[in-house]
Amino acid sequence: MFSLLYGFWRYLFQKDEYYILILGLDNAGKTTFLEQTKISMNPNYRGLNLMKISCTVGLNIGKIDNNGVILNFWDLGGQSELQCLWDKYYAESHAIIYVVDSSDQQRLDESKRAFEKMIENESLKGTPLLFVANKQDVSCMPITRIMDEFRLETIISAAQRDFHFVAVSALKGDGIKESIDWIIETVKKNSVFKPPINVTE
Ligand SMILES: Nc1nc2c(ncn2[C@@H]2O[C@H](COP(=O)(O)OP(=O)(O)O)[C@@H](O)[C@H]2O)c(=O)[nH]1
Ligand SMILES: [Mg+2]
Repeated sequence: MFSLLYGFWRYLFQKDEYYILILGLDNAGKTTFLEQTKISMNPNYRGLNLMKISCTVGLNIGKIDNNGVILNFWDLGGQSELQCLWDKYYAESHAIIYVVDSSDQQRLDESKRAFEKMIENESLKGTPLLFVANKQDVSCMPITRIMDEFRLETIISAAQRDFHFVAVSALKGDGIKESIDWIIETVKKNSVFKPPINVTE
């Protein structure tokens, strides 16, 4: 009887919590992506003025609750001197969102190097990856060019992980819902290999 009641109580109050890392160079649009996510998932969230987001030094966090699934986002600073902190978070993360500025041809190579270093890290083996080609609202590189430059098909097929590519305008909110729907579906699917943290609220 106790276990039946306990099971019912857990069903009502227990939530599954996942940790999601948002990575990419500084100025790629990571903090704007996170703010836009919070705005679109929390009807009561007032949010920052998207035009006034300043450079992230250290860590910016965000939390959304979607039907009992809690996503905790860690938006890490992307400056080269802060990239060495990224791997401290790899072991805890259930998915990675890598954001690239599709309009910044000059820094594409720099972004590619940061991406390759990240994706080759053993602690991220099998971790789902959402690749966000951001700033689609301005003149930008073709999606095929970005996929080729980052060698996405080769890297992904070799690594056996869930992968999704999404074209986004974090500023306008385009592609945000598709991104978050994919993250929720994928972390749930992968929960057998990487279980969520169970919390009661
Ligand atoms: N046009 C355009 N600008 C964007 C977009 N996302 C971010 N930005 C701008 O890019 C700059 C850097 O954004 P931020 O979110 O701080 O980047 P972060 O350093 O990766 O966190 C800011 O001026 C943003 O307004 C987008 O989708 N389109
Ligand atoms: Mg930032």
